[in-house]
Amino acid sequence: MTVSLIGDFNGDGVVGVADHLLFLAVFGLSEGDDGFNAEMDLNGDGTIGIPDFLIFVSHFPNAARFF
Ligand SMILES: [Ca+2]
Ligand SMILES: [Ca+2]
Repeated sequence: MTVSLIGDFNGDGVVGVADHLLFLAVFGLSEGDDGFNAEMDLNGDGTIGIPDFLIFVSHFPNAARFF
């Protein structure tokens, strides 16, 4: 059984810069918008925004260096 990793949007097994770029591409979209991806709406409120970004960052292994 595969456990999906939170923040690993491209499914390569690590949370990294590539996932961050994918997140930026959908940032600001809401449910029903073209390109909206429910997997990236990490808190499930129907919009991909700052709260989801904070969740993503908390799973980003290099977050300290990232900022
Ligand atoms: Ca990844
Ligand atoms: Ca959200």
